[in-house]
Amino acid sequence: MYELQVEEMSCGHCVNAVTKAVQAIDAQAQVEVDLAQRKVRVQSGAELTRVAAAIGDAGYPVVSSAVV
Ligand SMILES: [Cu+2]
Repeated sequence: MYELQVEEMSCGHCVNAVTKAVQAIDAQAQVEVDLAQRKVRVQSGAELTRVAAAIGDAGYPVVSSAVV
């Protein structure tokens, strides 16, 4: 499980965009977004660096990320 701190997520559209960005590199990925905490939890077989890059490329800056 990965936990990422992600900026500039403000609404359901952002949640969708982040979820789709991760699922574009791993269709099986499970993505959970906590808007209030600006946290994204990801269960995926893809590497954390790839997951973080996908979210960043979608326009949402990843401040920190960790394997939890
Ligand atoms: Cu939004």
